[in-house]
Amino acid sequence: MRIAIMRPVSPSISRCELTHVKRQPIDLELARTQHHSYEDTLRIHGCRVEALPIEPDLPDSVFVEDCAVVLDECAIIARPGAEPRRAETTSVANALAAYRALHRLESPATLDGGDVLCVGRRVFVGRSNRTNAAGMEQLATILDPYHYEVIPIEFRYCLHLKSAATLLPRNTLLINPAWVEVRQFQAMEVLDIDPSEPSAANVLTIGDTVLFQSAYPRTQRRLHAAGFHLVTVDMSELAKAEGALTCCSLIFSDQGMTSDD
Ligand code: CIR
Repeated sequence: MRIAIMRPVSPSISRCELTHVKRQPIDLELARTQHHSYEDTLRIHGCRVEALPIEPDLPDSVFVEDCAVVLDECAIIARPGAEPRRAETTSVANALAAYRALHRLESPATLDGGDVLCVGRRVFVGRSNRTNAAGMEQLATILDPYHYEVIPIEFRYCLHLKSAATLLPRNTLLINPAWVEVRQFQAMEVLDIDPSEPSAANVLTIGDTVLFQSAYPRTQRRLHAAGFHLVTVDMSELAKAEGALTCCSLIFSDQGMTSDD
């Protein structure tokens, strides 16, 4: 069974952190409706949604992805680069403890889960305003005994690595080549977004299905032509908080692996 850890949109979302996006009013009711429909889509595609308590005083707490990295063998509790977001990790860690052995990043490390893209045993980590060298080093030290390789990735013009590149089915990356250079990801198939839709590279793959934002029809046509099965969701309100698809859930199998497996 796939588990999806999620959290309702906070009533204080309008006070969210913003880096590359200009502040605009966010329609809280619409954000909640869109978030519910994302949640329903995950259920339809076989996830059991586990909702964390709402956090009225943590504006960005809907973006649970940034609080942890979940692998088959363990989960790493992140130390978000934006200091006001660090309190979000407590309830995420409590929920993950039921499924995985936990490791924690410690000061001076900072790392946002949005910067971590796992492809098999390779863990690509974006160097960003949120994820520092100590964050990468601590992650590499934690993952070494589990035989994962941490590979630093340079990118620009966006908040997280996964704003610029995410994983499609068939070991294919969807990337915005203006934000991240493809040669850094060795030996992978690559599909580019349509250049008129720079934020289209964040997709959420569940099995053979790709959740895709309805705001990007040109890239959608490219993916469709390449034979991918897409389900579109509208994330217009959370996009104003600089969020996209992967950031609203932590998805993993409840059949984790222990070192005895
Ligand atoms: C932030 O700046 O931290 C939030 N407003 C947006 C975080 C989005 N997270 C993600 O893409 N993983």
